[in-house]
Amino acid sequence: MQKFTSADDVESIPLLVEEALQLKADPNQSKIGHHKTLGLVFFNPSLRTRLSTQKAAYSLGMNVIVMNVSQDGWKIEFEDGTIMDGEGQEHIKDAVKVISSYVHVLGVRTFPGLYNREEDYSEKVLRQFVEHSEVPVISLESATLHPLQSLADMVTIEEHHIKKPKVVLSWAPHPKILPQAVANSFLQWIKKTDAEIVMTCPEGYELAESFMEGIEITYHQQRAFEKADFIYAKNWSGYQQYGKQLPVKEDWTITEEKMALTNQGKFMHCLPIRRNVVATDGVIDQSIVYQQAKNRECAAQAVLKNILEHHG
Ligand code: AN0
Ligand code: CP
Repeated sequence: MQKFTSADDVESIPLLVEEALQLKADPNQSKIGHHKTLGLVFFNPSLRTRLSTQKAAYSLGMNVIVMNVSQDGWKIEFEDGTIMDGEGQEHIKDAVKVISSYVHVLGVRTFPGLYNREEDYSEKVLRQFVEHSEVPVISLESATLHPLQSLADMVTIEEHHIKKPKVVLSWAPHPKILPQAVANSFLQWIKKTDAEIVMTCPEGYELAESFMEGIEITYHQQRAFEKADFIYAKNWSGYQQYGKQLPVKEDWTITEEKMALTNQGKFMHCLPIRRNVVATDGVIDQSIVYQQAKNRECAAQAVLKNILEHHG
């Protein structure tokens, strides 16, 4: 792997999932990262991604340096060719060149603004990291994708050993509209497995055509849930009315009553989750969300190991 920003950067998803499962069983099998440094740059908050990636790197023998650039760094300018006489104190180009000179692998988390769809979908920040970094870049969630989460989700589904599972991606309520990255990315990865996939959301909350292509969509949440093996819940903004909170008539919160329609389906969510808004306490407490979160560790370890093997 040259970089890890999308499922498209991965040669074989089944092999990467297998590698992650092997590393989960024996996390200390490889010290390929000895004397190597991982840099983690956060423009946005994180609990799981930060800790699991750090832990994964340590298990491979790496050192890790972390920076919350929005809080601790100079104010970054992202536009090319600007006269920097305004707020921006350091250009992203210079920051990336410098950080990447200190590390062997560089991770970055950058959320979308959710105002300008074209700008978010151009992956303005991640693209500049890939362009200016001297070392391989891994996405810790970008404006439109969250591949480390999706890999952990694939590992989690694989651990249940269900042949051709029915997997439902369900929109869920949230007080503040959220990015599409987790949902886009989940579809991108799950499409490459043998799963039957159904997406359900209120009208107007459809994702971009490229992610929904080939996927069954229904606006009836309860119909989607019938006989499902996995319910993956997430709030996201619609692609058309980008960044807008649209009026929704029905109650889309995932409840135990709705889960009872499934084939003893497992509830999945990337976390953090707003309890009794996205899903009820009863659903979350019987779910596999902690298994998913735990699998972030072996997923990150598999990605780092793969990158180090190709960029030793
Ligand atoms: C983020 C999102 O929806 O993309 C991060 C999820 C991993 N969630 C929130 O901002 C609550
Ligand atoms: N699921 C996930 O990426 O969590 P954090 O935002 O806490 O890293």
